[in-house]
Amino acid sequence: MLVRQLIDLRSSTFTYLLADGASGDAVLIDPVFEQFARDAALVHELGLTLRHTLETHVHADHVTAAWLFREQLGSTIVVSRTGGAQGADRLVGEGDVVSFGGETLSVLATPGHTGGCVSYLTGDRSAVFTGDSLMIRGAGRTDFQEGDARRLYRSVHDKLFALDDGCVVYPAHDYAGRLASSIGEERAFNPRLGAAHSEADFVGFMDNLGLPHPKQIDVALPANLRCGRPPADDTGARGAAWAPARRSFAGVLEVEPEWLGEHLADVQVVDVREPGEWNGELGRIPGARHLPLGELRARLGELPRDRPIVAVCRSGGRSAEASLILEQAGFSRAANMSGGMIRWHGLGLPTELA
Ligand SMILES: N[C@@H](CCC(=O)N[C@@H](CS)C(=O)NCC(=O)O)C(=O)O
Ligand SMILES: [Fe+2]
Repeated sequence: MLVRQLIDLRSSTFTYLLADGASGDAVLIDPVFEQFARDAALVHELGLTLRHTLETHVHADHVTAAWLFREQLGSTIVVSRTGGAQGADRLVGEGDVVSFGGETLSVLATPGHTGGCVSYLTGDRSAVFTGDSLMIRGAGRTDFQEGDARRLYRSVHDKLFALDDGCVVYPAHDYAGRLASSIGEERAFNPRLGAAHSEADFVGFMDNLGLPHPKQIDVALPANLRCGRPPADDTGARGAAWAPARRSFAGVLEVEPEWLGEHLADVQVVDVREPGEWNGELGRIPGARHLPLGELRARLGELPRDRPIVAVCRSGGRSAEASLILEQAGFSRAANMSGGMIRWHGLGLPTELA
């Protein structure tokens, strides 16, 4: 099974992309709304089909991308039966199995951080996605959302610590740069729940954490109770409205040459190749403006702000950099043409020669 761990740096949330190698069927565990474009690009570039998004719980610190993925990629939304979220496609609880291709995840009910927390155990029992029930050398707080330290202690000891020592623990967050652990390691070293700590020790510890509430809680909780559906279907994270542009995993907004060929009158093409190439055998796109990449930052003032800009080079690499420079400089409608002049030529699209 393919496992990719992704992080949202603002909330220190881990998102996991899992895929069945044979069929390409995939799931995302705990996707983050603001990271939709990044995660969708990874699914796309790896040639995967996103079947489901799964939540470990109703998060208090970030908004889920579950609804966005269903809208855009047709995945089903899987959430805990006891979490209270509305608008999911499937509600799961202890013993339920979620399939994608030949792979499965079974659901362990692990409440305590919230009333509806679940963990997902891989079919071969080699890895478990614990959400905030068991964190690396930590455990989710229990001071809101029906949090209950006694329940959490029982969940971890009865369900998670019952797994094999070698089972890899993938949490929903880490605030100290740690990525993964194992059941054996946490049973031995977890300072809140492991070793000889009793339930009473744990309750005493959790009662005195004294953490401030998550910064985004007022936005995150109501949104996550709708599975991440914006209040008025305000879909700002969907991507560019002016073109069928796709943001790559590298973060570059890209349009296809075929689309550009049909919309030359509506955009400003900026060719960022060197003068020798601009005058060379690959020719130029009709109406293109020449501005070599090395001069772009200094000459941004020459570019129009009233039209979208599409950057072009020989193979699409330098122009990707150019489109990022343009976006950073406040050009809200700037993209790269993927494949560059080589692909433009290969498709037989019109060129002018010097
Ligand atoms: N400072 C973070 C909040 C961190 C936080 O409260 N995280 C929760 C998980 S939703 C937790 O259980 N933290 C346990 C801990 O930090 O020990 C924010 O503003 O988002
Ligand atoms: Fe949480």
